[in-house]
Amino acid sequence: MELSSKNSDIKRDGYILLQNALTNEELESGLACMKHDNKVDYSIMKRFIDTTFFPAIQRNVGDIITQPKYVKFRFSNNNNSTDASTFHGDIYNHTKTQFLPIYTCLCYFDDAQLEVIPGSHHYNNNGTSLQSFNKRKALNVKRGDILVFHSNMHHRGINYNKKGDRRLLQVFEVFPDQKTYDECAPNMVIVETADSPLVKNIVGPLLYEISKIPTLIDYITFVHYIMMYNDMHYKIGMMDLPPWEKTNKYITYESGRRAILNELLASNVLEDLNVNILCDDTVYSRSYSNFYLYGYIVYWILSIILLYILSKLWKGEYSLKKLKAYFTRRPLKRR
Ligand SMILES: O=C(O)CCC(=O)C(=O)O
Repeated sequence: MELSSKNSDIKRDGYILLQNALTNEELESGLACMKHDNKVDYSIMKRFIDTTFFPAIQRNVGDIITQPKYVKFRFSNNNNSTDASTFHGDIYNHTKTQFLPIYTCLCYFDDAQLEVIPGSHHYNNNGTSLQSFNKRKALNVKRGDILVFHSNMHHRGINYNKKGDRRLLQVFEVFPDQKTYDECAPNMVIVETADSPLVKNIVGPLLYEISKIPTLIDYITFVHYIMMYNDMHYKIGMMDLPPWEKTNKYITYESGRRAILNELLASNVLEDLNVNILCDDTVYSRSYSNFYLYGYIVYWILSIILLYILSKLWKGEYSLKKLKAYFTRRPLKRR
């Protein structure tokens, strides 16, 4: 396939699957990062990304990703289902730019399946959530395949229940060149939701277990998709930023634990699987917001007061006249 035809595929569908992009030997050089007790030497994985993974991407889509600059990566084995088993975008585009010029690049070390919604990367999603949901498509990926997609394309991992490995490298917030990085990185906001009690104690562990039961996760995915499509899921989860803080921004929610690459390299320690390894800590990160939590509290307090007054009016204990007199009375002046 010509480079330019791949370019038009990714523009139309939002993704491109590079089949057989890496040899066995190349994959093994990355997998050498796996040490005893499921601990990872992230210096090895970082070397694999820079010297093997991105060169393979550039060989295939070198006219799209010319000089990659990325913010973070994550290496998992069947456990990224904590936040990847329902449809999501890795970045939500709240700017006016039609095509999000930021990519996610995945490297599959084992055969696996995922679902994508072709076209869902277009600005302001055309049509309804149901129409979009019905366009979902399962992709069978093989060991050695690479998936490159616009980070706002809706996607999810599936079949986490199968026995065996599902080793996956996810490189997030990939800017295709320095110019795009300089223009877009200042408008990025990483919202860290990992410390939210809801994510840590309920949503993450629950999704990990439920993702092993295909019928159940499929129902949840449908309901979740309607909320996500309408930008409601983090509001309902009471973690979202107020609307004015999202305007003209590229927003990404980070629900897993993070570690700073330079600190890991300096201390030579091994880390767990499925940890976000931050390579560029100049991009603005902030904690989730309690804006909607406070909003709900105020809403319920006002609703209860209103219901109380209405019930008194109904029982005849209050009259509108009395209420008016109460609210318009003047405070007694002190002598
Ligand atoms: O697990 C998968 O195959 C999909 C990974 C994913 O959802 C992501 O890259 O955000």
